Amino acid sequence: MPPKIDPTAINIVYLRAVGGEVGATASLAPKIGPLGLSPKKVGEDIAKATKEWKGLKVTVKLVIQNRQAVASVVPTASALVIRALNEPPRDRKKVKHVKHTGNITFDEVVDIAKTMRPRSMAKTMAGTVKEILGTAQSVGCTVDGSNPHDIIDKVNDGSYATRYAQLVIGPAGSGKSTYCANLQRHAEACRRRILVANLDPAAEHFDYQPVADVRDLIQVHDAMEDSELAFGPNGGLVFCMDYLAHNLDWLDNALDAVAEDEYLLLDCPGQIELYCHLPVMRQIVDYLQSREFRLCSVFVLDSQFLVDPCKLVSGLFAALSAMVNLELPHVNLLSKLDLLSRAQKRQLTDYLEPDLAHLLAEHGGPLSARYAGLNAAVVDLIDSYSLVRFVPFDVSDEQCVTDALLQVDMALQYGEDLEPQERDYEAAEGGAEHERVNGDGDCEGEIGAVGGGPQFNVEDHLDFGS
Ligand SMILES: Nc1nc2c(ncn2[C@@H]2O[C@H](COP(=O)(O)OP(=O)(O)O)[C@@H](O)[C@H]2O)c(=O)[nH]1
Ligand SMILES: [Mg+2]
Repeated sequence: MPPKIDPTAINIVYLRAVGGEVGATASLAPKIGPLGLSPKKVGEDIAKATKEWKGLKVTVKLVIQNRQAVASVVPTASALVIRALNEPPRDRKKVKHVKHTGNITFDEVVDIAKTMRPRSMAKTMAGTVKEILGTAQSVGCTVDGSNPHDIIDKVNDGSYATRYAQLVIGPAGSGKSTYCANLQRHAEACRRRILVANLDPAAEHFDYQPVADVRDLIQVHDAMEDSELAFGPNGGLVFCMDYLAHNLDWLDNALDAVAEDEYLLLDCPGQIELYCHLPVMRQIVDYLQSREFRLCSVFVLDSQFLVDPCKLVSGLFAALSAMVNLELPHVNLLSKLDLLSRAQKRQLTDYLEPDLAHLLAEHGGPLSARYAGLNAAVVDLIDSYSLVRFVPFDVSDEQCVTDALLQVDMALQYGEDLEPQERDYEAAEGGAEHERVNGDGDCEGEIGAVGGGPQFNVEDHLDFGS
């Protein structure tokens, strides 16, 4: 007589089976017999549920209630990798010790990582991708034709990062902190979450709540007031940044609050030497990329630079040296548009996407003819980095802020990998909800300044009055 079964009880049994085959009833019986199930019938159900995994060893979950079993496959990383190899069916009885020497693509690895993400122990998605690469290595296949271990470098250098950050750089006083504060405020109004971290040890005032503040580690006054160091403001700042570069664990801990898929602005110091010839910012960038940040540099330039062609070239050279040194996708942002006079604004349209050769020839002053050859070389160099484009940023114009953010999102390729988020109405009532607004540009994440998309019209933001 079968044992007495409680019809409301739910039992879950996990077992290994070969996909698409009816397993030996002898091995099923001890597991499910006591629950009042027929091993033969369950064996057939398992074969049916696993037919997409024909010939592969898979883990099967049986949910059993009231003598009925529902079988489903629990995907494991190795089974998913082997399935992606698409090997021809083999007769398992004849072919033993199969070697999986095929190849899968990095995109397939990412897809597998997405499937495995809920069960992964890794803190971030990039960690899960690395787990799958490890599985591919032990399975014995290649990824994109290379040893999976080599692909891990690709994950480490940030090309598969899942936290997004703008590195906000530019000369002192150009409006970096103001840009960060305004972007954060704007994002809040659009129910999007943007965090800001202060990386300027000399910052005295900013209007945002930083998620991390380098001044908790070191301040420029520490280096200036220390009787042994006794630095001036510039040397002190370089010393502080160097100190940060030697204490990057601090930065990693401080940025722990920036979770997967989150968006961060890094408000950087203004000293230009940090970007042109000193290695510290590059060290910080490399470290952040290894911590799964995808970065884009936003070079903020005061709009006063753009009303004279010589100043324009000097501003562009500063941006160019930062771009070459940091090797990040790059956006030039033009700040303080609200401070321009009407006449200057009118002039500005020539400068936002300037024809540099023409500008230098027309307005370069008395020396422009004498230095025509040099000017041509300068223009050629700047053109070769497709650097000559500015995104206007006027804090007093919401549409302008929206467009600027869209441009940078495109450079960061923000939003392309994000899963659409369900809106959580209960949390929204409590005011704790942040609905994400996805940018969905298709700009390539290469080095080079960002070109304008069709959605964006510079002149919309220049109010000439009537
Ligand atoms: N009117 C106006 N003032 C600005 C703008 N951006 C920055 N400022 C002012 O310029 C000064 C320097 O700005 P800040 O953001 O601290 O520059 P940072 O050194 O690059 O961080 C501050 O007094 C700001 O109020 C802007 O878009 N419009
Ligand atoms: Mg600042």
